[in-house]
Amino acid sequence: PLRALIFDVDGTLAETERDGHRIAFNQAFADAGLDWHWDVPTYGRLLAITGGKERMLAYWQEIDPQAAAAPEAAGLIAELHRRKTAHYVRLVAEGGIALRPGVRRLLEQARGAGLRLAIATTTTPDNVEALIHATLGAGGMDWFEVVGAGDAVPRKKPDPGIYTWVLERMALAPEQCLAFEDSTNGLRAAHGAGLRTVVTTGAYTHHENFDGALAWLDGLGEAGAPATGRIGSQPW
Ligand code: XBP
Ligand code: MG
Repeated sequence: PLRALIFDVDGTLAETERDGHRIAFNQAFADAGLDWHWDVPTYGRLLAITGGKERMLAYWQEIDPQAAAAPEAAGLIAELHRRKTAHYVRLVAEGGIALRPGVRRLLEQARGAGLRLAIATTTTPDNVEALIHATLGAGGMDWFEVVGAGDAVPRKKPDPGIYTWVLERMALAPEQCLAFEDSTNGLRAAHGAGLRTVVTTGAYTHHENFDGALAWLDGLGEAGAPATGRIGSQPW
């Protein structure tokens, strides 16, 4: 029987990328006096690389491979990422990002049904906490029994490591769980760990292909605005 739901954060619980992470990256670049700026399409392209530090390094390698290979590069990336995280946390705490429609309902219904909840994300733990506090309140983190985030594992999604890490800590088999994702990177990670996955596509991922997902929907739906897509091969 189904025992637990495991949620991705960015794009799945909330649309955090365009008006959250992207803005915070650009603020960190400005703080450092860099002329880097990620507009909406550029950021969409860069999302192929998961993880903020990894994404910045990949961009740097693109525009200036020599500088990106210098010994001091890792230090600058780390400092940029600390600043980016601080900007993101502030932005989210100010109420800049809401949960996607239907997310709170699903979490509450799952809790009511005795399902265990967990998080598996590539983002930094501080970011998860900030979002959960701002949207579910101070006790929101207690809803999640295990939070797998950021550098808990050496390789980020699409590597399945973070899902395997969460499953181990919950002492559950993948067949006992359902994953919720919004991106092909996330779906690959969940599938790699053997998890059936519900995909709710978002602003940056609606064009991606999610064949093989248990469900492929445009969201979780809300009263009066039901989700559309398909469950298995059936239109929904
Ligand atoms: C989310 C990410 C993260 C965020 C930035 O992917 O790729 O890198 O964009 O977060 P997913 P950090 O939804 O598949 O987990 O800067 O904290 O890494
Ligand atoms: Mg995501």
